[in-house]
Amino acid sequence: MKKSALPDPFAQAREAKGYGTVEDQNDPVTMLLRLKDVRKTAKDTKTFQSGAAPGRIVVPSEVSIRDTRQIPFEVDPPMHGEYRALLEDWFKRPEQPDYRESLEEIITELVDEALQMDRLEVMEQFALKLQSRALTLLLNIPYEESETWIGWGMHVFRSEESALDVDKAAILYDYIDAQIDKAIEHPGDDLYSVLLNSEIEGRKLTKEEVKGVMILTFAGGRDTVINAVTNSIAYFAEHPESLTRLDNEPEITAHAVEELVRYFSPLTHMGRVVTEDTQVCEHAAKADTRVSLCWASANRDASTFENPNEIVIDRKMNPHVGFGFGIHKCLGATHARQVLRVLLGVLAQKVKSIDILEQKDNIEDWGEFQRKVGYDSIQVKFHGKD
Ligand code: EMZ
Repeated sequence: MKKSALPDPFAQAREAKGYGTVEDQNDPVTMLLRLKDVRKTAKDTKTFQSGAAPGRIVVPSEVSIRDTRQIPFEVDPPMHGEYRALLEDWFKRPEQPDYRESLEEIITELVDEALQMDRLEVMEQFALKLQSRALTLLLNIPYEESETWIGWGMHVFRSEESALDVDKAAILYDYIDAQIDKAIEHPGDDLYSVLLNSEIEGRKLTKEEVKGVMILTFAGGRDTVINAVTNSIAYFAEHPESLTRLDNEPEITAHAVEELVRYFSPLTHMGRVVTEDTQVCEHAAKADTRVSLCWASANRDASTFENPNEIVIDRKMNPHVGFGFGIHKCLGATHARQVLRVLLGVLAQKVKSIDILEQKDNIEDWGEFQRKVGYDSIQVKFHGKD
């Protein structure tokens, strides 16, 4: 087994029955494992709702640590569509050339720094910084602000001590409250100010709604992006030929990014709450219980993906669900894709090879399934081209 491999722990259950069950704070979750079922369930927003108690569709459930509804992902239609319409243009800005250029500057600086180091801890010293600095572009606020976010560590709701850390969450909440108040006093052209000035159903967004969008923006794209960046570096360490190919054929970069997202599936699954007694995979699902759409399993479904456990760097047919599926598909996907595209471009241009010196895998525990999602830490050495 390669050090950079992310094995698929779901294969057997996916093929045999199509689902698995995981206990979570007395609110068990039936995990749907097949691509077909995941898609079908994601589309049926009436029977499988997102707008349950705030935090309940997240696994592990965050019901005990937050009351603020994250927007738009914890909202059902028709309100969901209203919020989404309001946010869509802003979250497409990563496609603009000047956004891409700024991202390239951020990433080039980090890669240049990495090339000077004998030992780089990729999570802390590279991916966390990259994610935080890139987020200043998405929010359109000064670069220096990223220093504060880097200090928060890998996840805003989880810490080394606890999977659900109230004190840590409070730091983010207080910070966002303060930023919202600042933007009310001195409106600018940042995301807070834009949201505070936005209208929905003929009225201004409330502070609580703005907070809901901002929490999602901070939390949803944090460990997911950090893992995708780190996993990419581990992969290239063991596949220098892919870096060479990307350098010679930059036109395959967009395919490569989709394939890495499919394979890594940085978000293992996302829940839904069942609104009426129904069936999933010929299994009874009672009203007010939880199911989850297991993107990580669906993305290895051999009935759709040939050689699902291999990274085929230029895979053409790739209907993966790494960014979710249906109306709730990831709002930050444009940003995440651009981060990865630029990263691949800069690495291919500057890096000849990468050695993995030491690693500690990050294994998620989902009861009967143990899934490697990335690393707790991974130390590498970059070698430059000349
Ligand atoms: C929630 C979630 C969103 C949740 C798309 O995923 O990401 C998780 O990391 C957070 O803990 O609150 O934002």
